[in-house]
Formats: sequence, C-alpha cells, structure tokens
Amino acid sequence: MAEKIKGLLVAGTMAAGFILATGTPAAAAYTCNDNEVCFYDGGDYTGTVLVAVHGGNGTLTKKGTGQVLDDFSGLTFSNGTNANDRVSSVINNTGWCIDIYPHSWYGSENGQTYWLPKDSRSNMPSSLHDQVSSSRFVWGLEGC
Ligand SMILES: [Ca+2]
Repeated sequence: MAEKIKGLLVAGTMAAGFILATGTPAAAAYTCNDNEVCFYDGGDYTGTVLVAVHGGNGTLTKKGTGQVLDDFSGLTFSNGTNANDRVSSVINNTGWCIDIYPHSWYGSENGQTYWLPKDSRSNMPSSLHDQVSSSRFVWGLEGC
C-alpha cells in the first residue's frame, strides 16, 4: 500500500512540472493595451517589454516610473535588463504616430529615422533592429 501511494505522488509531481514548463512560453509575451506603446526585445512582439504611455508635450514615458524615453540606456525592460539597443519590434496602440530613433535624445542619421503610424505595429527594419535608443510622438506627417 505504501509503495502504491508513493508511485502516485511521483506521477502527480511530474504532471505538474510538465504543465508549468509548457505554460511559460505562452505567458511570456505582453499584450499591449490601448493607449500604450510597447517596445519588445524579441521580434514579432515577443520577449521582455518596455511599456510607454503619453507623458505630455509629445513625450513617451515609461509606464509606472514616468521616465522619459529620451535615452534608453537609462531604461529597463520588465525583466530588469537594459533596454538600449535591444528593441526588435514595436506596437503603437495610441492615436498618434511615433518616431523611433537609433540615438539618444531623438538623434538619427540619414535614412535611419523610423515612424510608426497610429494603431499599428512593426518589426524594426534592419537599420534599427537592436539599435533603438529613443522615441517620442510626432505630428505633421501625412496620416499622423
Ligand atoms: Ca532584440
């Protein structure tokens, strides 16, 4: 009788471990909410994320801390790792366009500035993949 109970406990532990292991990847990707801009470390909106909201005067600020997204070297993803030169995909769930820059303080070089329309999403082009260092709202462009 003792042997039978022991065997059942082992089987139960293994089943629980299997559920945890297979459930983790599906829970990893953050679902970007309305009025948020979400910067993902992974392509196709996966991996750890930096979530931003409108901070006034056209700025994007990190949700929860209020840090302005003018220099990603001072910002972290939700898992605590530094966000500078790591972003691979972005979701813009706001009603305004955003500009995404390869340098801090909204700096760019020819052809590198990238803008994302309102309510849209994109993987970063090769010129910005793992190179994003600042971002803000932009107006005046057609469609923005
Ligand atoms: Ca990345």
